[in-house]
Amino acid sequence: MQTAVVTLFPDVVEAALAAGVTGRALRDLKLHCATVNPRDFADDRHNTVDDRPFGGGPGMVMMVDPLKRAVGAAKALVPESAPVVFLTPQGERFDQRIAADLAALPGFVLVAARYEGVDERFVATQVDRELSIGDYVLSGGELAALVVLDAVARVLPGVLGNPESAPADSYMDDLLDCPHYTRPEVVDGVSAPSVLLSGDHGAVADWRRREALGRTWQRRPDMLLDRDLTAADRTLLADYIVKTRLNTLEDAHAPQ
Ligand code: 4F9
Repeated sequence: MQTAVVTLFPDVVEAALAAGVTGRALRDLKLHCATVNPRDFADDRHNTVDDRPFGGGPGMVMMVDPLKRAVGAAKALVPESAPVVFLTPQGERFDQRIAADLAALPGFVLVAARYEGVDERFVATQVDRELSIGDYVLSGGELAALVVLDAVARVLPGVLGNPESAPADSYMDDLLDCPHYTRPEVVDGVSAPSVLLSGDHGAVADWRRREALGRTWQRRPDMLLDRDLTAADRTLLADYIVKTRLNTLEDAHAPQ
């Protein structure tokens, strides 16, 4: 996977990528990420990349030309077909499906902007796709670009024990995670669920699936809409719901 990030803060992007899973993916050559700084493509002696907005108002706008030249340089470092992706709150919401789609490409260019925004003519002519990581405003696109790169790196073949071929998709992919426990068995009087210590692998798998389904139903019911659960999943979720109702009843009748 050949990627490039266009950013005024290449050191920040490189330092963040060097840690953890992305760092290992880079060292193992499963992922490559170049950085290109638009400031290196400015054409005045101050290396100016921004200017005052037409129509007035606060803040500055990134100029087309340095950005356009930086994207041109970035495109030369990635495969021909690599799309240019701009990180912006105005973009399509990034999710695991988009991470998997990007991971299946030979590469892509991410553009992280600073200031109040970029000249719209840059977006119109140079950008293939706009992505948002959520409804909040950041000080720049770098953290959003790093979120995208991290999520993509995690699903690349050969990273985190993913199979070298065939799409990376796991059994629990479209559900919230089940709870996790480790030693000691009892913490402040609270025991880990006994099934996890039973050695019964089938019972453990059922418990995890029931918890994943139940937590998704409780916390993110939207993730279960328009989705056909298997008969086995429906039974597990029904068990979870009954258990939850019984707990609620017990709580309601517990002495104060
Ligand atoms: C980009 C916010 C993507 C959310 C870029 C300021 C951004 C962002 N998702 N905020 N620059």
